[in-house]
Amino acid sequence: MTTVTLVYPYFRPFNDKSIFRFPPLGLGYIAAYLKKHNISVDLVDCTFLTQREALEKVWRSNPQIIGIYSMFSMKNIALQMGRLLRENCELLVVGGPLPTLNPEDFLQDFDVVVIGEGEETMLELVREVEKDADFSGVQGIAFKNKGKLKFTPPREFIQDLENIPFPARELFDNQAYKNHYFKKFGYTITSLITSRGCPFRCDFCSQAIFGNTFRARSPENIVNEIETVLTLGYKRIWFADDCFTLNRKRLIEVCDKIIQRRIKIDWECLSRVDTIDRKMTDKMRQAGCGRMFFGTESGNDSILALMNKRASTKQARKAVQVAKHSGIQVGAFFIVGYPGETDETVLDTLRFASSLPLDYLSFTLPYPIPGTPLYERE
Ligand code: B12
Ligand code: SF4
Repeated sequence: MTTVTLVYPYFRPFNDKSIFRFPPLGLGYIAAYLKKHNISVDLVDCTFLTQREALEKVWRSNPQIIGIYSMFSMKNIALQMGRLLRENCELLVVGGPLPTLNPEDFLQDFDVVVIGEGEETMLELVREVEKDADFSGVQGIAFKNKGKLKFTPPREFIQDLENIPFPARELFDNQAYKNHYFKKFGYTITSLITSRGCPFRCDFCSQAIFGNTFRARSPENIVNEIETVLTLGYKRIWFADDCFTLNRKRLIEVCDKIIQRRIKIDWECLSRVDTIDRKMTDKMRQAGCGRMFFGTESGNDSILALMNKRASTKQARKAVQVAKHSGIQVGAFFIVGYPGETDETVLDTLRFASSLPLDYLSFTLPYPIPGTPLYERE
């Protein structure tokens, strides 16, 4: 049987103060899909490991194929892990948001770059290795052939997300994640994603993997996954969807099902300020939503327009109030120092943020991520 080891090369920086730690759901999905097709899979999540421990775990799993995740902030470490593991497998693959955007940067150190969603592509790559064939028939990859970069035709998005099994959560170090949150907050939380893609096109947002269309799982299927997460001992869920509240009907049905099945779970989600109303937030609260986060971004409408946010400060104020009235805590993310800002617009953001009844807020500098309109303008 072919053996595959998937690696999430995130190592906590020394003196790390960040709070959020979530398991790599993308690798969990790929692992579940491969397991469903009788392929033996290990997953090495480096979040709680030293580099030495992670390498030893990979060596012990003795895989034929190694697949490494990378995103914008993890490029150097993914490349380094690739170099260190290159001799330990027959095929070294990289995937995730950054390799999808910049495959050339990875092909010096990896055999294949998977572009976009990885479940079906990884399975086909495994089958090719088993047959000792070449990869030219596998859609959605880049590789080097006689020194030249070759792209195969792009792979279509997976249309029915319910054809993929739930992530292989048994391969995550759930105890370490639970300990981390329990120590910090006195509760345990993990992530779950119910849709892929977002129809908006904010200037700074990277849509490398799931693109600009919205694909969603059914309420029944989502609530079934919530129940499996509860069996692992988690008390809270963070919905990692780009915008969990995008489809009103689906959201209300999910809440109704949680209530009908008497599921006791606290949850949090990301939302857009133009997608909610009081009926929704009341229902969400009733179904256990304790906190929601909005990408409010700026307190100045002309900067919001520059960011192509397609939402206004008036809508933001209303959304925060609506959620608060329903008894939901509210967090807001702001970006300051956007190209085109003046001292006055930054002050608008600070004044706006401090005028809202927020329970949590963050200010970050803009990150020009390759492939985004912001990056192109920089
Ligand atoms: C949860 C999340 C986090 C979590 C932790 C990450 C985690 N462990 O999941 C937290 C909150 C800590 C976080 C932090 C940051 N994040 Co973040 N995060 C996300 C979010 C919302 C969901 C990730 C997820 O679970 N996706 C669902 C799975 C199914 O998708 P996936 O991981 O992409 O996996 C698929 C493919 O990529 C591919 N694939 C993935 N890995 C591999 C490996 C192989 C071998 C193969 C073949 C294929 C493959 O197949 C998978 C299945 O189809 C995404 C947005 C999004 N919609 O994905 C942003 C996102 C990944 N984050 C992003 C960014 C920029 C950051 C930060 C830098 C933000 C900041 N300003 O600090 C930090 C970096 C922190 C770090 N760890 O280095 C960007 C990355 C952009 C890019 N092009 O690289 C994204 C895409 C958001 C965005 N739209 O801009 N993030
Ligand atoms: S920032 Fe949010 S709303 Fe804007 S494109 Fe990205 S996911 Fe969609």
